Amino acid sequence: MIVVFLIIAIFGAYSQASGTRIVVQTEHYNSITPSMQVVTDKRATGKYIEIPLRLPHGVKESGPADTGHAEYKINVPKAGLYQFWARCRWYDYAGNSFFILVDAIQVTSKTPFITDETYKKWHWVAGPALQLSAGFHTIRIQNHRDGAKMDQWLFTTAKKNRWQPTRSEKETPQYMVK
Ligand SMILES: [Ca+2]
Repeated sequence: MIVVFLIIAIFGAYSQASGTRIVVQTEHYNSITPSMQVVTDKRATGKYIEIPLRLPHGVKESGPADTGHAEYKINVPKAGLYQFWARCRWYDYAGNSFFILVDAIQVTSKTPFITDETYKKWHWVAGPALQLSAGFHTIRIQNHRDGAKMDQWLFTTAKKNRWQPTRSEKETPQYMVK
């Protein structure tokens, strides 16, 4: 009996800590527009998406050369504040970001993007925390800097100081809309 209670207690604590998590493999897009492209790499899970390096790769870029992007349709089970994370590989300090557009196609001065300063290594990067209503949303990952790659992305109701992804995550097809 004690064991049963213990299991319930542990499971309860676990599900509270993990909250709602929506995990998407970037190669499972609903649509993709160049120069965003899909690539196979053994170090990624399955495939990844990238904005290929332009030659010459500028180190003082004025802005993206095109609006290359991939779009994903998801069904959010519960309204809330969702922390965005993405497993990325950046080329350098001028190849280390993507725009994240939610239900929008036009980049503005308020469009969030995801970036950090760890280069040439697959790792999880914290993006914006976004308020999402329950139901359907379109997530667009768009060119911000050439040389940026993304393997997976996720939304979680866990705040970033409470939980951080460390390895590849299991996709959640139940929240994806085909
Ligand atoms: Ca992948």
